[in-house]
Amino acid sequence: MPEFATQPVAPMAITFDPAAATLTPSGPTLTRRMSDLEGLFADTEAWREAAEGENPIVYEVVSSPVPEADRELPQSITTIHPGQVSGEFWMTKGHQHPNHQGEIYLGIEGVGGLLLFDGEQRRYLDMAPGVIGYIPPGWAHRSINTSDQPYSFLAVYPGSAGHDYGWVLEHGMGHRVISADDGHALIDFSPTGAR
Ligand code: M6P
Ligand code: ZN
Repeated sequence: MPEFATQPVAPMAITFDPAAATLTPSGPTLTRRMSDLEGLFADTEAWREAAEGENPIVYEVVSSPVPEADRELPQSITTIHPGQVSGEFWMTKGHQHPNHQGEIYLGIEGVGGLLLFDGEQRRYLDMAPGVIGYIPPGWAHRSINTSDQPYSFLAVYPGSAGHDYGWVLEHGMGHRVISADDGHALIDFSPTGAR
């Protein structure tokens, strides 16, 4: 019998509703408000004004009951609400996996982008319903809502991947994604407070 034959969770069916962006049964949920996103947006003053004012919910993450544990394969749905801070689209904090493991994102509702950065190379993937964005090991990743409607995607990732947010604060993400006449544009990453 292989050592992983005894699983901490039993086989289960999880109902995935793309229109409602829900997983049933569900596990932990995470709500990130503007005040949770310190040090991310280029315009610190505009960020602070929003965080200390209305402090809106920027994105929510609902998870399945599969735990973030070694050898498990958890899933979550992230919904990023539409909005901008001084022309920079609302986005997730973004993280690197400390163990350098891969992940997939499947676009399910609305449109957005997946920003990838390995410390040297940078990539941007357009995301829409039915598109799988592949995140290779060693690439930090951040999602952006580039529209005026909610953007939702399903994530599937190794349970031991972890979330290193400090790496992104230290290295940036290579690009920033801002609004433009024809939708969105990528500009070189600038440190927070530089605009
Ligand atoms: C996806 C997954 C999660 C992640 C979430 C929000 O659902 O990658 O692991 O937590 O997006 O992203 P972040 O952790 O960068 O705020
Ligand atoms: Zn990840």
